[in-house]
Amino acid sequence: MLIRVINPNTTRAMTDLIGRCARVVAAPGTVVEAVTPSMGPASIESHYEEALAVPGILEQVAQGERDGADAYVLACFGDPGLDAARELATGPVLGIAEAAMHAATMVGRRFSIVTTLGRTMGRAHDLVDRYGFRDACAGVHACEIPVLELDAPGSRAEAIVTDYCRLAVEGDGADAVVLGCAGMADLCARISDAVGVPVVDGVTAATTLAQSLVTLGLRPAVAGEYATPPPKAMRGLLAPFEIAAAAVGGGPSPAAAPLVVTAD
Ligand code: 2AL
Repeated sequence: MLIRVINPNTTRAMTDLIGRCARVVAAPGTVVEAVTPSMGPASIESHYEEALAVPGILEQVAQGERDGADAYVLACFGDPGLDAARELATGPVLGIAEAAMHAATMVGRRFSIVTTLGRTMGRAHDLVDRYGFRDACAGVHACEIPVLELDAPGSRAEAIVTDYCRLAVEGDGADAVVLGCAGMADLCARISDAVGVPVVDGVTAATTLAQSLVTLGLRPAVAGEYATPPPKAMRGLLAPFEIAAAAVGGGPSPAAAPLVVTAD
C-alpha cells in the first residue's frame, strides 16, 4: 500500500518530520511517501496562505495518481483543499484535523484543540462545525508559536504546548486533546504522558485511518460531488491545472489530467 502524505507547506524539514511520524504507524507492507509541493507558502498561518497552498496540494495529488498512490493525507490542520483533492484522487484523502477530531471522540467525550497562532482558531472552529463536532469540542486554544518555530533547535515550544494542553484539560473539562498543527506531531507521545489524557496528533491519526480505509476497500464516491471535475479552460498561471475531457465520464482516471507537476 502506498500512502502519499502531502505537507501542504513548502518547508522540507517539516515534510521530513511529518514523514518520520507517519512511518511510525505504517503497517508492514505500507509505504509512506512524504512530499513537498513545488509551489506555495513556507508555512500556513492565514486564510491567504491556505488558499495559495491548494494548487501545490492538487499538483501532488495528481502526481500521486500517476505514481499509483492508494491514499493521501493532507498534513496541515486547516485541511486545505480537502474536497478538491477528493475530486482528483481515486483513493481516500484524509485531512489531519478531520482524522484527529474523529479519533479524539473515540477515546474521550470532549476534546480541546491546541493550535499555533490565534489567527488560525477561526479555521479550527469552522472545521469543528464542518465535521459535526460542535458538542464534542470543549475549546480551541492558541499558544502563539509560529509553525516553523515549533521544531526550531532550542525552542521552548514543547514546554509551552504542553502547558496549553494541561490548561485546556483543566479549564475546559476536556478528556482528550487534539494538536492543531502537523509540526506538533513529534511532540504527541511526550505531551500525552505529561498531561494524562489522550493527545491526538492528526498526522499519525490520518495515516493510520487512511490505511484502514484502503484495507476496507473504501474510496471517494465516483458519482455526485466527488466526481472528477468537468473539463474546463483554465487561464494564466493555472492553465496546467486544466482537466482533460478524457479524464471525465468513464475515461481514464484523473491521473490522466494534464496537471504539470514539477519534480519534488
Ligand atoms: C499548520 C499546519 O499544520 N501546517 C502549517 O503550515 N500550518 N496549522 C496551523 N494551525 O498552524
